Amino acid sequence: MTTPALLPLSGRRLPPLNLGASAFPHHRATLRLSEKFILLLILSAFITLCFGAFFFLPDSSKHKRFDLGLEDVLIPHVDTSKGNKNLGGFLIHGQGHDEHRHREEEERLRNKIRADHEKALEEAKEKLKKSRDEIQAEIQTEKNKVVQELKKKDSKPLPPVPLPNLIGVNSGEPSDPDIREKRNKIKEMMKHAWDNYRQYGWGHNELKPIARKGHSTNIFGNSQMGATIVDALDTLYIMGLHDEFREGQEWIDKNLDFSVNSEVSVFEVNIRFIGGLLAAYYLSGQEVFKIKAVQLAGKLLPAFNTPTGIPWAMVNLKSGVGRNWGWASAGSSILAEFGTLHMEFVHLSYLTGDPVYYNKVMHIRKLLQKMDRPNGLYPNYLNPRTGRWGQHHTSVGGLGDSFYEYLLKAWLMSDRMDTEARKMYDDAIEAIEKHLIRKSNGGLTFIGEWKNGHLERKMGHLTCFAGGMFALGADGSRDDKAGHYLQLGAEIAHTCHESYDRTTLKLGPEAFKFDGGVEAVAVRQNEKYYILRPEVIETYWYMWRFTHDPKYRQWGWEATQAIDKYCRVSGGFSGVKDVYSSSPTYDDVQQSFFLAETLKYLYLLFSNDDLLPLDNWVFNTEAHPLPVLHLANTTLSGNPAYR
Ligand code: DMJ
Repeated sequence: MTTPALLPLSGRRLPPLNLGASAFPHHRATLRLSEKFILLLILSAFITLCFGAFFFLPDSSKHKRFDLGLEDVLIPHVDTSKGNKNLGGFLIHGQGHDEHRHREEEERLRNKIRADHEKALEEAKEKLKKSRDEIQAEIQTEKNKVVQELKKKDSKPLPPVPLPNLIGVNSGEPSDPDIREKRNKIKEMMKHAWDNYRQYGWGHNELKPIARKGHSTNIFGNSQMGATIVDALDTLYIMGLHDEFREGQEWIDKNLDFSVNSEVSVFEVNIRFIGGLLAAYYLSGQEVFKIKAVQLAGKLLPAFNTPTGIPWAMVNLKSGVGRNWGWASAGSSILAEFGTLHMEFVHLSYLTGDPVYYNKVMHIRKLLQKMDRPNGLYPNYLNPRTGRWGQHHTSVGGLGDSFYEYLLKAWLMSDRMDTEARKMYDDAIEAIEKHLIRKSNGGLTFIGEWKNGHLERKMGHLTCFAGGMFALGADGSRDDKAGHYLQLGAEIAHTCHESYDRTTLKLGPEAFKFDGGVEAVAVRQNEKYYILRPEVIETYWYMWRFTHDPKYRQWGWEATQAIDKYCRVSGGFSGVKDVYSSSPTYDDVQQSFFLAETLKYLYLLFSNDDLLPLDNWVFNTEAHPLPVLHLANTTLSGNPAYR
């Protein structure tokens, strides 16, 4: 092994250290900068010690200087006369003192320095003998210690805030045995989905129920963030699956780490992770969920560093670098993504007392309010650099949907104080009704999509959530049109039920048309799939809560049976590729929203209304219930933690 040369630390780049080919047979022994730095430190310590030892050598001239130099200096008095090291007093070293004791003391010090010096030499030699892997492992251990310290710092308790009125968390047991049985069946389906994920996909984002292994998509980045665990927690809780809930909590506590070099979707992480964690916190009162939600939110904030404050669609959790989807029109951000942050961000400000989250979403709202809207409609694309709309495409389904939902829910969540949000919602749905909602020849009400001045007579499965939204917004609607909106909700529910009923599997396609004699049926092959989505069942549940019309439970039960029959496999639940085929093929994905939303809405549909009552809870777009905040106004001034 050759001894590395010590180079001056003059700002020049250090050449690679050559530790000899025998130590690293497969490659040139080039060490990384951090390793070099450690070796340099050891060597500098060694040189310093040599220098120190030289300084204390028993050379008479130096000795004289030492004596002289210290004559008037105060040094601690070490009293060893009674075997007792008294460091408390001070001694004036010089004239009139015991020469002998002084020499002994010097000798003792020299011996100590020699011993230290030899020890350091040995340690340095040992270090140099170590392999690259050992050195790397030591560096890693040091790094881990630092990370642990940082984590401890991050886990500091947040300021206490009064918990909102959390009622209806553990109730809802139906007295009717038939309804109870149906509810139990849904709970059993949840257990089947969870147990298989637990067995084959634990810690991964989702499950491949046929291949029986983990699954992930780019929305979650490239790391295993346990999306299914976080998304499923509140469903487990309300179903009384407490052992499973605790398993999830333990995994989150020990493993959910956001310091990863991973580029994630800001929207998806917000609705599934932050929403899921916040709901789990409110339901269970376990601090860990709140802390994790706040840590994660901090990682999303850099996404807002754009010229307009409209966030990027994606952000790297480690570097904070953001960007937009390559497919989005003119480098735009997506309305349904940057417009679906409000509920979670207001709760984050409430719980932390830090207005930063609230300010971010209010800034987005103010910016949108100032913009011209073609026909009063919000286009789905907005460029975060220029602040201009991209392509004029408006949809209440994909790309637009939950923006409208969050306007309404911002108002509900503020205990109806946020009237600005309500007004924006009312304006938006008036324009939607005028330009996008039509009746088909067969009398089915549908919501089409507006593309560059033209109405496309096609409705997505995603759009079916709007039936529930219209019903939820009926009370408090402009000009007291509650009856009208409840009716509109019922019509959308009916149309969406038809889209299920007209298939072979009794499961709804991804998109269906109302054109050329086609009514509520998918035409293109790539629109015939069902991926365990919740929106139709979500609408049934809202309609049930507001009307108690038994047909909604009936339709919900049809969907439950179809899912159990066609999507259930021994390794969990899978989406199907063609709902019109009697021998469907599976897509082999158990989506996390199946546990978060589809099964939760079904369970609620067969529960009493006192489970998560809508006067006290508002569901985020991933079906995570957040409590109504009885704040004096939307500036959060009613919050004692607000600074
Ligand atoms: C869910 O992640 C959310 O409901 C979102 O708003 C859109 N769709 C999926 C499920 O279909």
